[in-house]
Amino acid sequence: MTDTLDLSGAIARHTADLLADGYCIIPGALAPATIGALDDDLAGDFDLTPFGQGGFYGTTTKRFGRLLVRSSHAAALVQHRLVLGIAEAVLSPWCDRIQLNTTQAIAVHPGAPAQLPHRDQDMWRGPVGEIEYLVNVMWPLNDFTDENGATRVWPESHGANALAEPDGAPFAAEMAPGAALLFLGSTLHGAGANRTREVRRGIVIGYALGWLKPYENQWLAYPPEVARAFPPDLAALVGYRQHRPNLGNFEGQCPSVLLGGRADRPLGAVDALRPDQQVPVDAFVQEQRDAR
Ligand SMILES: O=C(O)CCC(=O)C(=O)O
Ligand SMILES: [Fe+2]
Repeated sequence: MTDTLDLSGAIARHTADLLADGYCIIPGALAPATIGALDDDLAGDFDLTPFGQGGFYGTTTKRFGRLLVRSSHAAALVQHRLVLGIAEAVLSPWCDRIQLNTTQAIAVHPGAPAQLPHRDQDMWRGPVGEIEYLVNVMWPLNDFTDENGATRVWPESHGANALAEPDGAPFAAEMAPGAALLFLGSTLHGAGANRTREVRRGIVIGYALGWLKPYENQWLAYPPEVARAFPPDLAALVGYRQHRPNLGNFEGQCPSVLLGGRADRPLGAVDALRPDQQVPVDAFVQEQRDAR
């Protein structure tokens, strides 16, 4: 059913909201049962993972990545068609293809203070206010409330406003499992304080411009032995795809050669250029042929 639905209207609507406000919330983006099954799969990992260290991650929160190997339900979030469509709409002005930047589970424990308000794009030291680098999606695993540390978001703190101090107040993104909070890499946000006795559990999934160094090392998180079992579009999203021109290549070819058993012999480099590069390259090659 979902596959036949035309999502273009919904993608355009949510993208407009995201670009206008710096965030948008999609209630009921997935069935709560899917999120419940994912939460169950991750329960053991939450138990075993030590608390973080350092003032940014926080010593009263737990975090771990590599969600695609921890639960078969994680792919439903990573490859959510509406979310992917929105991320592509926001980021495609600056790249050929988007890539998975991270999947991270975050548990904010009772007594946790608020996280430093920050912009996730500051992990890359590029121009501010000219480019969007990242779209992040926060999926609650249990109810997010103001009291238990729901992500705080500063509306309209994004884009060129990232150059100035925010003038407005944040709101707590209260949501039920199944909802998704999308925010831009330029939007000021942070986990709230947990003033309850329950653990706030959530998942952040980020999509970045395809030519950036991803926050989570995707090729180590999902080495070829693992990525070989992924559907091709998921393998491409985690990095087994060149970004034109020739970026992320393996032996001069698309790294997907590592998944198809074709990398066991010398390969030879093959151009993968953008059209604006291909045209002058072809013309120059032709010019030299003609001159001979
Ligand atoms: O846990 C949250 O609500 C937000 C976490 C966050 O923004 C981060 O770690 O970058
Ligand atoms: Fe963040």
